[in-house]
Amino acid sequence: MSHECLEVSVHEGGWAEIVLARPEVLNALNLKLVQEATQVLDELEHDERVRGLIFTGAGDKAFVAGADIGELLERRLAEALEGINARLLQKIEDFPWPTIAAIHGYALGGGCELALACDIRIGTTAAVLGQPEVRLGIIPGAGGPHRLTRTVGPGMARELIFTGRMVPAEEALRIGLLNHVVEPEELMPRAREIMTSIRRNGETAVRLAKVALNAAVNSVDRRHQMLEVLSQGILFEHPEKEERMRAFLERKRKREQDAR
Ligand code: CO8
Repeated sequence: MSHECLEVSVHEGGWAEIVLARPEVLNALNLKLVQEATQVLDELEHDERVRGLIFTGAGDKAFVAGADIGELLERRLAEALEGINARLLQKIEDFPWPTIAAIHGYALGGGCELALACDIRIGTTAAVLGQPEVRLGIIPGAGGPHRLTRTVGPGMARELIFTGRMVPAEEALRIGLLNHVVEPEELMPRAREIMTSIRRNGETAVRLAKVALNAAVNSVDRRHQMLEVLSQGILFEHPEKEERMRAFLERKRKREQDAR
């Protein structure tokens, strides 16, 4: 399947591998990528060959360094209310078969939220996870507060979201944000090994186990989702966001000038 921002392949073991592929911007999630991923998930859900998904990032620096800040700067209340990011992550959570995030390097902001929407997270020793949105004057608005809370507990989720600090692999493992930490060359082999061991089991049993597990963890409530979307919409219009995102983009422009 050919896409602009994704590489999608179906593995002979019976799962699909989705590479988020904008390595020049650390695989930042732009609108195009989100639209392509939404469409791909719709297709894969009906593909008889696919009984699981592995997500990973292209290049050697990042899984996903968040939403594309250049695009976020332009977004206002109306775009927030569309909630397309939240819908994509819900689609990942609701994918009928098990999903694994294979993380090398940065999984920040929307990248961390995407990993949290997967069933299992494996990182390399170079994985760095975090929700730095408040540093940019916004919040994790695609299910992050809910999914992070249920993954690492309320105290740690609050600390990570309020400070925006980045969590190295070993700490992420300790707090349950990652299931395993492996050497970089072991990342995809380990993800495939786990998928293979799942594939040995009763297919319908695994599918129904996921239904039961999703029900047990109280999948993101639509009311929570609307609250996040509304908060994000307010923040998208706020001068603080404008100032902080411009500062990030200015830093980039300045580096380019200095390099000349
Ligand atoms: N958006 C756009 N461009 C980015 C992003 C991003 N999120 N992250 C990195 N880049 C670009 C950089 O601008 C740079 O581009 P260039 O080479 O043209 O200057 C390139 O990627 C490489 O990055 P750096 O040079 O900055 O690499 P460093 O190793 O110095 O730093 C960092 C790596 C620490 C990851 C740094 O790039 C950084 O802080 N990035 C931003 C991280 C961040 O704040 N992410 C959160 C964004 S907000 C968000 O995600 C809202 C969630 C929305 C929901 C989406 C759910 C689907």
